[in-house]
Amino acid sequence: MIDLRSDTVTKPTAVMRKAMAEAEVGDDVYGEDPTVNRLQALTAEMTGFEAALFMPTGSQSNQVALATHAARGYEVIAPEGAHIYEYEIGALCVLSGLIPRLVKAPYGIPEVKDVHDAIKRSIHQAPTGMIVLENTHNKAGGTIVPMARSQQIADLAKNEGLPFHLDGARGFNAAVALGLSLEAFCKPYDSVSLCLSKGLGAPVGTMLVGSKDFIGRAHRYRKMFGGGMRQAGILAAAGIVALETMIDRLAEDHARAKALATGLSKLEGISLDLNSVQTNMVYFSIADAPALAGRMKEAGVLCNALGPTSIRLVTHHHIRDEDIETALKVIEEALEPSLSA
Ligand code: TLP
Repeated sequence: MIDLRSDTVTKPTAVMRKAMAEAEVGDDVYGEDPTVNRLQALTAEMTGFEAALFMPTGSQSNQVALATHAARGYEVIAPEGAHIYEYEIGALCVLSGLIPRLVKAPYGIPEVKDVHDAIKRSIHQAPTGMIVLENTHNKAGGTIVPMARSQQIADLAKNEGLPFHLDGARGFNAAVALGLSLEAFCKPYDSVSLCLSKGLGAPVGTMLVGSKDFIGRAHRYRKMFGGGMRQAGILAAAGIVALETMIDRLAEDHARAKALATGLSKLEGISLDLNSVQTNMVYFSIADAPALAGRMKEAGVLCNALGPTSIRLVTHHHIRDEDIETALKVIEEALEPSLSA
């Protein structure tokens, strides 16, 4: 099977498995797991933040960040299509009493004016509690928010006294594509969530980074949301290998996504915006997405049909050049029945 559903399907590398087997562990709820502590220190150092917290998932990391930054009854400004709204099953409302306020964001990039105009202070309205960006932006196609725009929104947030959080589930992809160090990439934000379990291939884990004070408060919410883990060093060991060895190679995934998109754009019946293919994702539209996904699966290629007409393909470290060629052939053949239907 060529599995292009997500980069979350990646399995730990041999080096990760060895590090996991040999990891020194302790009870992390007591702060006594040396491997978790090492991963947190390494992440803080690489991102330029004072502190980091090892979280089980990207969703929990985002939700803990929201709960820590904003009080109940406040609004969270986020780009349309944001994962915190679309794919975290309403957790911001249910767990933290927050209200999403989505702003227009072509390619995941909001206009500064739209963010500014969405900020509320009136006595009659739920006030704004924080601003969130997503980079890369999943639903927009794995697109990149340029640093200049992130910084402009950061300046606005600072002027308005609002915390600024980044859902950087695929921040490593964005930083590599932008040619930036992780520290430079994370600089505009008060907190950043970075997933180890996607393109970097760790089996589990997301890092939440911020000031010492923020991470201290986030620690309480992680426990409240059920994320206090015990001998988590077994998992953190893979995370350390991910940070040390798996970031630079993401450029290969981006090149393969580009090749896949270029090939697909030549096929009749497919509508694809090549401008949206900036990292490791390819979205395209087709008359009947579930039917095409079904035929692709029969021929050995897995994808995600994300709606009646939308398909997402994601490259990652198990996908080789020859898999891209095979996938293109399979899709071309699988398309024909839908064209003649
Ligand atoms: N996204 C998953 C699915 O939930 C859609 C995927 O396959 O892309 N932020 C962003 C931008 C994400 O894309 C994801 C995962 C998360 C957060 C949540 O991460 P997890 O799955 O670890 O909770």
